[in-house]
Amino acid sequence: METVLITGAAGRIGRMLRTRMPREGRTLRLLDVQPIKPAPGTEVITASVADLDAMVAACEGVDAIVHLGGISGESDWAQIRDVNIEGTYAAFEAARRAGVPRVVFASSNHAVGFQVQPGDADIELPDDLSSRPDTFYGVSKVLGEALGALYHDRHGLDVVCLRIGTCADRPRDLRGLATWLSPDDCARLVEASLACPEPRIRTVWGVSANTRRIWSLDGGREIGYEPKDDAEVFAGEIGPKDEAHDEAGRRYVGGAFTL
Ligand code: 15L
Repeated sequence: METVLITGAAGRIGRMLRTRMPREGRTLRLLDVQPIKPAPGTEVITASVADLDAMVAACEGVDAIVHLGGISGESDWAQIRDVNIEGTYAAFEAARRAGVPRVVFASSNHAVGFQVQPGDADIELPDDLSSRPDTFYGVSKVLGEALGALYHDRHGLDVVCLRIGTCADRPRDLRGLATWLSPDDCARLVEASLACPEPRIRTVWGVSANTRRIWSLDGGREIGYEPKDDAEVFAGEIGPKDEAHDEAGRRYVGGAFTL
């Protein structure tokens, strides 16, 4: 029997995974500050991801953590520090104390949001682009990736950091036609991150097989991720947003987060 702990399970991506990850022989242990209605094959824990004692208890008998918990956009420093930074420390430290061998960390493209998008359509940005956060939120993701590296190098945890693009039911703007990660592909990416033998420490873009994609799929394919969706099917429904917003999306990885 395999047990996977999902933090932030009541959030946007958590809800997508809860319906896509149940398997015969797998228990999903769902942790969030918001109460969650239990479903077959799940266990529910109502606690903050930043509560280290609760996290250590939640990790008992766990084979892998999918760490999604935290604020999913920009906020003031104190909030980002208390929830995202403390929460990600607690996830790695709890994994170490409880002997959980693998952590899949929901990082974000905003860890590298001020990286410049390639002007040439043939150039793809690699998975290991160096940090250029666009917000305090992006800083929390850089810090999470750094903690992942530390807990791998010092304590031997396997850590996969997913630099997720725009994970939503559908893209909403021009940038999203390049950065979209469909809910089904998100689940495929998490499953590959859980199944791949010895990932060690690695960073992988979280993006679908979009026609306008500018982020590489090489790292994803190395761990067995094969995306099936393409944002282009929504292209006809998307018009310009506003000039500054669309221009930011053409210029920088993080799009409007850089404004
Ligand atoms: C993220 O990391 C955010 O959580 C999400 O709300 C989107 O803004 C997404 O990035 C994006 O870049 O589209």
